[in-house]
Amino acid sequence: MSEAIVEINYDDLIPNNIDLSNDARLKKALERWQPKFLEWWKEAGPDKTRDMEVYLRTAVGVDPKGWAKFGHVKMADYRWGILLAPQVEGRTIPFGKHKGEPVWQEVPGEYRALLRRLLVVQGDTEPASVEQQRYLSATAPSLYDMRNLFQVNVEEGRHLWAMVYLLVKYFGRDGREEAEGLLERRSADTDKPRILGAFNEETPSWLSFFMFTFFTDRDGKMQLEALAKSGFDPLSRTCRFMVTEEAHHMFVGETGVGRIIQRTCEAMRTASISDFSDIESVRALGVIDLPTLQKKVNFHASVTHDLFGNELSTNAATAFTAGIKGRFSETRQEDNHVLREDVYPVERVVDRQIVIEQEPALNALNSRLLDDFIKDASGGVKRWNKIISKCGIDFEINLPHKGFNRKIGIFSENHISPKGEVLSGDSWLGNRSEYLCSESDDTYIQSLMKACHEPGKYANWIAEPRIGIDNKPGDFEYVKIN
Ligand code: BYC
Repeated sequence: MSEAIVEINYDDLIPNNIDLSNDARLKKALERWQPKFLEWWKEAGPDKTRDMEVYLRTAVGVDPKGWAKFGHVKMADYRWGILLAPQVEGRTIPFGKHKGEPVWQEVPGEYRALLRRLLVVQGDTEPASVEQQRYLSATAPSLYDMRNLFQVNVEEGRHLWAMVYLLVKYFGRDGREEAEGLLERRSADTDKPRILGAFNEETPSWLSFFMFTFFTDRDGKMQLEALAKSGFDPLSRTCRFMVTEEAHHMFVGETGVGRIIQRTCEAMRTASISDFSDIESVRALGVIDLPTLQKKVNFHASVTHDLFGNELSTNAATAFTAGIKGRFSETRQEDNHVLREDVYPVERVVDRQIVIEQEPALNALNSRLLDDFIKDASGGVKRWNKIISKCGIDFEINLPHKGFNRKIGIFSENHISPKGEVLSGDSWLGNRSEYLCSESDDTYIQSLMKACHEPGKYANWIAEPRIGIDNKPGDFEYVKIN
């Protein structure tokens, strides 16, 4: 049983389904934050887009059957709202030492610092990704892709609002200060960088953007699913709705890379090139060769693996036992959801060999979430490989070993090849340009990034999508550039 579904009123200054008009203190605090957010969006959000009219999906409710409407919206007029999934009556804490107790509607004092930290880390990633993608519209390979970029951007903006709502409503003055901090840090800023590594990397090309949405947004999905199981009910409801929106971001990533692969393979076939390693000939066709795509997979997968933190983490154990952050598929697990006696297999390097050791399952929760992530991502990679094999090209894209190129966690002291071999420092350096893009690879990719802004037209290096957004026809004007 759930409470009645409330439609969102876009006449309100802050559209919401949280009955904001009856919470004067919260309303005042959010209305103070709103102009600062809009200022941040102007300064760090999509560049030179204020007059563009974009065919966007806007959330109008939280009913899974029909929560969004599509229509052209002027970017400068976009409205960000606060949306929570409906409250589930009688919901109990699904895991940890409070398992079976009613969920909390207020923050339990003893878990305040822990929750605040998780909300800030989650909140920090959202504006960071918008900052990373600020300049991409200038080189969009089509209006369809440009529209998808903006859709992702505005929803990341909304996800920032989601975390700010929780901070401001439940954490008083500390929360208001954190909300300001979220607008003060900047991706890759030397003085005030974003909190997590991957969010300080550049997203210089559309290939990087698609890889980012495939891999890094998928970390978002895993982490949000884990938080959606939280015993702190407002966090659970917030994350449940965020996950609904997240699916489109992964669609953009998977189909974006898939369309690049398709175009490359078709161009190779037309030119009768079957040797994928003949990079010069493939690049002469103006498409992205498959070995370079593999290197980008290696980079984005490894940077995203770091986002799961240390494989063995007492922070993660504490958050689980407290009932604050669960596992990816917590409610589908057939164990006791307490994990005090359980073990989990964790890979690590011992005597220059990768071995599997059984570790206390509570300490290994980050490792487990990373494994779930890898499983989830491998489905998409399989679909990419089908595109290649259908074109008769003998090449396979592979996810790199989870120890490859790590800066955080159990493998960060070692050099691991994408295939999972333990290497010496020299051997790693000698092979680095086989594993990751060299400067000349990046220069080549960058040379392709030129705008293609005519309705129905696509840059040469990417195939058309199979279907339009909201079933629109091929020459639909997704963005009116004005
Ligand atoms: N870079 O015990 P540890 C998304 C810090 S993406 C820098 O290893 P823990 C999105 C860590 O913060 C999802 N620092 O790990 C995607 C801690 O510092 P403090 C984002 C790092 O705490 C695309 C210390 O190292 N959401 O939504 O168990 C577009 C020791 O930590 C890194 C979340 O991550 C790193 N890579 O887990 C838009 C969920 N890794 O606190 C959006 C919320 C670790 O001692 N966050 N550190 O100063 C969490 O659950 C946890 O904070 C982490 C780390 C999973 C990130």
